[in-house]
Amino acid sequence: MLSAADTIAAIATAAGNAALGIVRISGPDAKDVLQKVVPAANAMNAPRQLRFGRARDIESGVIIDEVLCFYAPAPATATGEDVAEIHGHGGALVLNQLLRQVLHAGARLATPGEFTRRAYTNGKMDLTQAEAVMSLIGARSERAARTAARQLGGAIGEALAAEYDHVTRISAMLEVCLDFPDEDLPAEQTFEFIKRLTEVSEKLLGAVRSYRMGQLLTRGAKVVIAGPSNAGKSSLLNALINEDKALVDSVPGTTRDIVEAPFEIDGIPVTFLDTAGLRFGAKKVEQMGMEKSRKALSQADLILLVLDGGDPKSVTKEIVEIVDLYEDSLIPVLNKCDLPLFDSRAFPAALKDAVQISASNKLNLDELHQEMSKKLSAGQATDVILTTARQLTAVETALDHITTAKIVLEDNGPPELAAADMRWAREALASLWGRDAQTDVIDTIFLSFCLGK
Ligand SMILES: Nc1nc2c(ncn2[C@@H]2O[C@H](COP(=O)(O)OP(=O)(O)OP(=O)(O)O)[C@@H](O)[C@H]2O)c(=O)[nH]1
Ligand SMILES: [Mg+2]
Repeated sequence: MLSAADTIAAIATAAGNAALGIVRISGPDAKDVLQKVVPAANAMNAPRQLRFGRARDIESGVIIDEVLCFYAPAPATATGEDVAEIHGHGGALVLNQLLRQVLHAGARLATPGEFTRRAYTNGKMDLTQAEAVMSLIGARSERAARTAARQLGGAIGEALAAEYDHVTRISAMLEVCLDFPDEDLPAEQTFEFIKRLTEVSEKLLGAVRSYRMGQLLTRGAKVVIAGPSNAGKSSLLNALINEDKALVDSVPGTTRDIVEAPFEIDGIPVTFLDTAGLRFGAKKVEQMGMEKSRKALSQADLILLVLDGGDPKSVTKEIVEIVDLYEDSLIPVLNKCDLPLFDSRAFPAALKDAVQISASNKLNLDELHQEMSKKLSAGQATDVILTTARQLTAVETALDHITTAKIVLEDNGPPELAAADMRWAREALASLWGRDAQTDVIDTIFLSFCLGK
């Protein structure tokens, strides 16, 4: 596919003062633009070699900066087009001057993402890889960066390529069937389709499950520290991040606003949210804080429900309701285990397995770490990791249609119904990579023709 024929440019490095900064140029005039701004580039005898030169104001000839530059011809470049780069000094002023000259020399200012878009248009990467570029740049933990790097290398494509091929093949065969309405689909053929579609569904389901993990890796996990007032929530926050971040006091109702702190658990970026304690008899401002706590609970990926081990009365009806409501994403924590704990039989069943710690004495925090890591990694069932809502929708849509097609085939229903659903499934999967489903199915149909036909 041909890309737009104009030449684009942008500053590729972050704003702010730095030793170096790069102006990137892509398009058919890349070399010409470079040579106008850095005349020494005219003497460049080979592509892909850095050359020293002086960048100048095209009209006045005034020197702007001393730079290194290179040029690389299409198609073996990141965008698939002719590409040039000017590596200047990293001040905002000098880089803007360089960019202005590049634009003056015939390039157009690139829109956000346009370099990556051109790489996609020119077949250098599929859509999942383009998305991975953003994930890699925005990664907040080593693990997130590793996942993004794998995706950039085409991991989703590799993991689901076989599934896409199966869907395309079955879809193509059902389409062919439609041209012969009098002939029934042979039973063994139907059986093979159903078996294959069951396998495909399982694989896609694994990918869908892995989305939760992908989400945690890209946007980070919200870990909400909640519970009755005075249970030691703020003390726990401080103990976990090893910093005196939140105010701690023996008077209940110390924390009102939510106190946030970034952290990392097992390579997963985490934000701890210390919340206002829940109790009766609180005045207006504290009540407002408690509303914030309840909202935070509803948005939590994980809840540390902190209870005061010496105060069974603090386990109120609301606390028990929270345990019931959020059981799957909740770790009960019994704090102040340095003091005599009350009889655990007083707890509701779900609280019996509470992790016993002492926040102020930093006792048993390792066990709590392990529990958090276990709960956060629970969704990590497969090696495929979908990281964007778009990818999730594509796979879920495909899965829905495959399920319907399978039911039709199992019930010996009309093949045109199964064919329609398989077509939608194929289109949904193709959209994952931005592929053209129609071309793929036509390729599959013709590939199954014998040679010379
Ligand atoms: N003995 C003992 N006291 C603790 C422990 N953890 C916290 N405390 C004490 O409990 C009191 C309340 O601690 P905070 O951390 O402020 O409790 P909180 O849950 O944040 O309270 P609110 O913000 O008011 O809801 C303070 O006096 C702490 O010193 C512990 O492990 N052992
Ligand atoms: Mg507090």
